[in-house]
Amino acid sequence: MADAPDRDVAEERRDYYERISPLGLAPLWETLHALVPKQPATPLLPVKWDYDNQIREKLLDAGRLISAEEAERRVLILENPAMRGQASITQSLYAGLQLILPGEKAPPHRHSQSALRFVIEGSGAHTTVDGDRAIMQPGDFVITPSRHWHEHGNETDVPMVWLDGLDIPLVRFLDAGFAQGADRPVQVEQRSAGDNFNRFGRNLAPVDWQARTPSSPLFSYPYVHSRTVLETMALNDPIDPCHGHKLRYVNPATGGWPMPTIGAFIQLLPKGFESLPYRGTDSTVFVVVEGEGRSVVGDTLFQWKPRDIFVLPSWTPVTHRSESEAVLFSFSDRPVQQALGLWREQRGDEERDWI
Ligand code: 1HN
Repeated sequence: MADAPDRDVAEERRDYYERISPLGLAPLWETLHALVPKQPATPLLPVKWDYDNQIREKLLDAGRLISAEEAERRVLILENPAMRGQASITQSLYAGLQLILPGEKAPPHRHSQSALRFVIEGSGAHTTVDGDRAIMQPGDFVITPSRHWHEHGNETDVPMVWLDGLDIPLVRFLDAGFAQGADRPVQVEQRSAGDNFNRFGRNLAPVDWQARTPSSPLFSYPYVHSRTVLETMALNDPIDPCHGHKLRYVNPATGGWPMPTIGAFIQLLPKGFESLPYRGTDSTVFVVVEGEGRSVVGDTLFQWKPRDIFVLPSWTPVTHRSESEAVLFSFSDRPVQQALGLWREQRGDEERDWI
C-alpha cells in the first residue's frame, strides 16, 4: 500500500480481514512485498560452533547417557539460533555431530533424505552403504544417498565423530519422506572393503553399469585425494580472489553433484590470503579442516581453527583471511537452486541486474 490509510479506513479493513479469515482468505496487499522481497531476506543467523572447547565434551557426555544402538543415531543437532526446534542449520539443510564409540554399531536403515558425512575426529570406523563398506579417516567426505541402506560401526579403540549433513528440512517441506528400518542387525556386505572406491573412484566403471539413481555411485571421497588435488591447484593455478583454490565434489559417472540436493566443496586458502567479498543464494555450512583464520560473515567476525563449524546465510557477504595455510570444507543446497534456475552469486563488488 502506498500511503497510510486514515483511521476509519484502517478499521474497516481490519474488520474485513476478520470477516474473511474464517473462510481461509487473507489479503495479499498486506504481505506482497514481504512475500516477494527485492533480495533474499533470510531469517538465518551467522553462527559458529567451537568443536574443541564447546562441543566435544558435551558429545562425549551423550556417549555415557545413551548407546548408539538405543539412540539409533547418537547425534547432537546443530540448530541455527533463528530456527530452534526445527532441526535446521539452514532453511533447507540439517546438520548434526554424530558420535560412535569403540565397539558400537548404528543399525541399518534407509530413507528418502540424502546424507553426507564429513569426518571430524577418530580413524578407522566405517559406514556401509548398500553393502559397500567405507573406512573413514578425518577429512573424508562420505555420502549415503536417498533410499540407500546405510549403517555405521566402530571396530577401533577410539571414539569417532563426524558431521552429518542431510536435506531433512527440504524433504519435510516437500512432504516427500519415507523411511524403513532393517529386519536384520547388519547389512550383508556383498563386497570387500574398498570395492566401491576401486570400482568408481579410478576413472573406470563396469562396462554395463547403468545409474539407477541420480546420486554418485562413489560413496567415499578420501581426504588424502582431495588434499593432493588442492596442493596441485595451489602449485599450478592462479588463485581465485574470492575462494582461494576451491573444488567441488563430483559424481564421477556424470560430472554433476554427488547427490541431487546437497553440493559439497573443499578449498585451500594459502597462508596470509585475504579474499574479496563473495555472496551466493545458497546458505552454506563450513567446517574448518586445517589451519587458522577469520571470516567476516555480514557484520559478524568468526575466528576459526580446525573442527570449528560455521554458517553463512543466503546472500550475506563473506570474506576469509587465513593466518596459516587453511582448508575449509563446505556444503549447501546449490544443486537444488541450480536445477530450479534460482542460484545466484556475486563476486567482489561486481554490479549486476539480478532479474
Ligand atoms: C541418519 O540416517 C543418520 O544414518 C544421521 O547416520 C542423522 C538424522 C535424521 C534422520 C536420519 C545416519 C540422521 C539420520
